[in-house]
Amino acid sequence: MSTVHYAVIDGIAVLTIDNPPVNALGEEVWTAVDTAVARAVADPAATAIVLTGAGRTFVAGADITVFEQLTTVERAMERSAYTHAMLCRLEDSAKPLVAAIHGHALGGGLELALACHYRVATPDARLGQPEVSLGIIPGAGGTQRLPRLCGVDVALRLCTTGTPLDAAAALAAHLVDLVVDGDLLQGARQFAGERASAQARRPTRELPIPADSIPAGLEACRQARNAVAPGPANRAVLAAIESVENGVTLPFDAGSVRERELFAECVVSTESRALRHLFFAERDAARLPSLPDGVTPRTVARAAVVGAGTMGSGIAMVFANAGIPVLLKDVDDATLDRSLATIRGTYDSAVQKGRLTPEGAERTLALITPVTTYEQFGDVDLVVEAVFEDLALKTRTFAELAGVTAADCILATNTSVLDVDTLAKASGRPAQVVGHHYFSPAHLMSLHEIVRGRQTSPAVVAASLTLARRLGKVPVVVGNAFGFVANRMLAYYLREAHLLLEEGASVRQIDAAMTTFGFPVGPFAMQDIAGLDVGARIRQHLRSTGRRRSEGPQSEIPDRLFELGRYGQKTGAGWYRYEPGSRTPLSDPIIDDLAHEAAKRRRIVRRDITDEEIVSRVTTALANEGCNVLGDRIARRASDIDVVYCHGFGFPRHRGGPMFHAQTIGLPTVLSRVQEYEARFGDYWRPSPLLEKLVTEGRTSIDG
Ligand code: 3H9
Repeated sequence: MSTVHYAVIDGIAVLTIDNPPVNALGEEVWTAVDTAVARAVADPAATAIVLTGAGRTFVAGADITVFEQLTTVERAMERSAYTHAMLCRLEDSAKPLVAAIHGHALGGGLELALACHYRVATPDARLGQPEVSLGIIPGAGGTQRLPRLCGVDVALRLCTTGTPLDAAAALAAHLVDLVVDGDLLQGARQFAGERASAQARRPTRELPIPADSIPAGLEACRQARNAVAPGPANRAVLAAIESVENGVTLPFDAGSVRERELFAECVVSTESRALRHLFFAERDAARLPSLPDGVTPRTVARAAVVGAGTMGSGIAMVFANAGIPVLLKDVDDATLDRSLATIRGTYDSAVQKGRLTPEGAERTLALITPVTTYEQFGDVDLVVEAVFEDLALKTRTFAELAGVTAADCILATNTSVLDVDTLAKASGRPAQVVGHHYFSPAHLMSLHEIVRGRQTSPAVVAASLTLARRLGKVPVVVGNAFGFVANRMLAYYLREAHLLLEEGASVRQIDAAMTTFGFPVGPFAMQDIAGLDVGARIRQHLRSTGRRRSEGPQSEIPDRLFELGRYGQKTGAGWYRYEPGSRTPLSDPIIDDLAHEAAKRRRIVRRDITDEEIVSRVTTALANEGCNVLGDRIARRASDIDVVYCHGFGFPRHRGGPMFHAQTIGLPTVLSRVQEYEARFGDYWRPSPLLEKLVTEGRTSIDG
């Protein structure tokens, strides 16, 4: 069966692209559209043509999976030359051709709509060129047709930010011609019929760019280019700017040839492969487990949070921001008042920055109900426990929760260190208990670890995943082991950063090496932001239970800083020092003194360390420990670890995450680095058995 359905209704040919779930354009779909338009043009029963999408969306873009086949620039050029010619054929249609857009018109989907003569859309439609988020540029005429239709500014914004426009903004930008409030297809048919009666056709590529807008357009391109740092991370953005600029300075055909070249260079790049890997990794991580027939995951209509400290308050905001009413419980009014004042302050600042209207802030705030008792807990679908990180307190809380909530209420713990199974046991209904590990600040951080206890039911995992997506989080299901995935990996990352400092690198050098690699902040600046007291308290807890955060020597410096009251930005000093009211990190000689003392105690002769060694030590530690995490079955896939580290700690997305990055370097190279470090530094650098096995088997990919 064709992926494009053909019907003639009231003299208008209606072509419906039907390729679930999002009508992505694979080769077969492009061809089917081409064939259907040719048929409509030749059909005497049709005076005009409407192109639409079946299901929940118009077209979400070219089929991203197909890009894996575009392994050479020549192949990619060939593929996009076919698309280019096909879209020009569509645009040459002798009958008015109207795109009827609902849901999304993204990437190749928008480019398809741009090749139509007109566009009509539902009020909730979204139109955009998100290619840069996949490390590519529009490769089917987007950078050439958009400036002709909407001007250079809008074209630049769409192609360089990837952020879509809603229908109202698209109308204002002349990207759509009509927003249809009622029945989209009826509105589109009427619009197309009127164009046919007026014998109107408006091929986008024939539109002139107004001569007087060209100097300003070129200036906008120049400014956009100056604002972007050159380098592989920004390859696609720079290519998009060049291509939009060509849309202004070159004839359509010449600009299109260069667009195809730039698209091809981007699509074969490692950066684009990495970003495409993450696109699918994020969706794989959020995939629901299969459930027995008749079991549906619980929908969370009302929630409660126990503990109104920093985490609890942040989590309550996450629910309220998603429109879910939430009870926020703590022991006394004073604590709740403090929490609500902080929450209000956050919303006030969002209003001041124009991110929220005053009414929106009040509405959201009203969804949070402070309580000091469990009285209303019988009505909630989910409780998130966020009390102080103390096993006895949490155990008691879970026992209490079992007595005050409905039997099928989901009981989640936000612990980052404690054993979820112990809490599950305390509740007396372990199938309902799950870890919901948010990251601080909860309302800003996207990562959400969902911790599967030994007895957590698949339905509770599924409900947690569905909820997390509704809350705008990126969920990853992880096993119940110390540190889960994120904090376990972090421990190895920080271990190496701290040891490199003792061995001779400076805090500033290590941070700079990691930001040059692509992290938004280096490991030391990150700790100053998060607060050094958090890690110190976890270490204290571990010492009391005879455990440690990672294999290998643990630097003493973080504990020394804690003892000195240097908790980071909040105390004006941590790994760096800060002037009052400033967040600019300033080097502090005290750190060098501490590093010298630590080196002396460990009998290390400090030395010059290269930036390459810093990056290699840190990323190799992550990759090796990532393999251990997989071997221990704490993560289900290497790609889950990539999602965790990119969203939790800012691993550069254009490198795809620590495990994808290891594959890019080559697993044998990673193994030989581990072996070299083992020989140099000691057996805590033992190669992961999984890494050794993968290399022995000659595997190039960890997930297979
Ligand atoms: C492009 O167009 C290049 C052009 O210039 C042409 C060059 C020649 N391809 O996200 P969801 C799958 S580049 C293949 O969970 P939502 C997705 O993997 C493309 N598959 O739903 C998932 O599969 P599964 C530019 C795709 O409602 C399922 O659809 N376009 C594609 O939360 C549902 O997706 C983009 O970058 C695709 N293009 O969000 C847009 N899109 O069920 C990418 C989705 O097996 N897509 N899938 O896990 C999106 O941003 C979101 O999917 C969308 C819906 C907002 C549309």
